Amino acid sequence: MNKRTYMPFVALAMGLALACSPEPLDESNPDPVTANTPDTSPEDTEEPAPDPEGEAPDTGTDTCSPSSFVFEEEEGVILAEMENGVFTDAWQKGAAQPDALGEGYLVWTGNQYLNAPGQGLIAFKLDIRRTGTYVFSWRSAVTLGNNGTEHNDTWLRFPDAAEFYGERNTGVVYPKGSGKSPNPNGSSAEGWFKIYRSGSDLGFKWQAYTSDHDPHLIYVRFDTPGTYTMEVSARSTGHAIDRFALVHTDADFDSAIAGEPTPVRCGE
Ligand SMILES: [Ca+2]
Repeated sequence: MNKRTYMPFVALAMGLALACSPEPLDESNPDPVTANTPDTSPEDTEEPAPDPEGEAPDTGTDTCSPSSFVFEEEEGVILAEMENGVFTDAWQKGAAQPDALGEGYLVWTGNQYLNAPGQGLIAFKLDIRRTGTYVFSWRSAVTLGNNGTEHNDTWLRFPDAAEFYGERNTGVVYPKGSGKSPNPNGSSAEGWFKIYRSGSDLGFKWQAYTSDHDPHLIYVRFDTPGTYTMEVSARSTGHAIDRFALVHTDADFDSAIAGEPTPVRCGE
């Protein structure tokens, strides 16, 4: 390569490096695992990334598999991608719905389990440091049929929380099988709530109720800091879940769900 061709190449390479380097990786990549890894130094541009969208560099947590993910509470909020769970059976990672966030969503494609929770079990580990009561919600959609009140629910349980209940101004309900009463209208069993969205719309929205025709918001209480388990299992075919959130009653719910997913660390 002679000097005439070499110099423009260098200038081009430097231009590319300068054009690429100011873009912070943690804003261009919504993956909560990689977004929370330490910043790569801005000088680290000897090998320009082949993909301008930018896969985050290997920093250790990239090798973490979802079975080791621990979802960390930060300032009273856990906001997580459903597709970061370990999904089995007939759960599928979907991408067809245009307004899903992150890398898609999970949708149940198997049989319905309208009265039998525990099938297609997905367990999320939650690291809770701020004790107290959190409201639970998820962003879900109906992807089968045209009726917003069918294929609109999935089972949820917090087996090791201090309390898991539904509440509205008329009172509180506890899951059947919890040993507490009253219980919700409709199906519930073994500590599980049926969590549904309602309305004639079908697309993704933040809404999570329990108790048929008597919508109660969902709450969970943690009395000591530690790692807790959130369990999700299949109920209705075609119910798609994009994200879930736990927001402390001291935190602002609307701003929490509008934010970026909270950190995920690699556990054992
Ligand atoms: Ca998602």
